[in-house]
Amino acid sequence: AQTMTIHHDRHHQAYVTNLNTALAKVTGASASASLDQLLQSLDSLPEAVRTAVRNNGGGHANHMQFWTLMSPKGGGAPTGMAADSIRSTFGSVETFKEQFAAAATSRFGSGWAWLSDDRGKLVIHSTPNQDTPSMDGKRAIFGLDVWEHAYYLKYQNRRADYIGAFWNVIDWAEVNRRLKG
Ligand code: MN3
Repeated sequence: AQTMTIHHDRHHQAYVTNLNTALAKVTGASASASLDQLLQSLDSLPEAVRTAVRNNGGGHANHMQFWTLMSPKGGGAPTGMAADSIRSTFGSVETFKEQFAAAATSRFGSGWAWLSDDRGKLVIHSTPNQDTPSMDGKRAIFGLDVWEHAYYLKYQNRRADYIGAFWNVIDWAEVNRRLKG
C-alpha cells in the first residue's frame, strides 16, 4: 500500500505537475493537440519543452494505463481474447510470461515492459525511461513499470520477484477491453 500510495500521489503527481508547467509554454496547434499526438510529434514542439513533454507526458500516459490495469480481484489465468491471442502468438501463457519477464528484467535502469499491438501483431518489448509504445507507432495493451520507485520499498533489488507478483493483480478483463480497442 505504501509503495502504491507514494507511486501514485508523489511520482505520478510530479509528472502531471511538470507536464502542465511545460505545456503552459506551448502555443499554436500543439496547444490543442492530444497527449498522444504530442508524444508522436515531439519535433513539432519548441526545443525548450521537448524533453519535459517527452519525460512527463510519457510518464503521465504510462501511469494512466498502469493504475487501471490492476485490480484487487485480479490475477489468475488470462481469459477470453487475452487467453486466445497470447496462446496463438506466443505458444503458451507460460512462454508469454517468460518472455515478458525477460523484457522487464533486461531493461537496464529505468523503463517499462510492454505487450503492444504492432500493426496488427502482438509483441513484447520494453521502453527506456518514460518513453511510450506510441512513440514507435505501437499501441500499448499493457505495460509494467520497472523503475525502482515502483518496487523498491517492498522488493529492494529483487525486480524479478516484483515482475512475478504482477500476475497476481493484473486485471484480464481490462486487458481484454484494450485488446478489443
Ligand atoms: Mn512509475
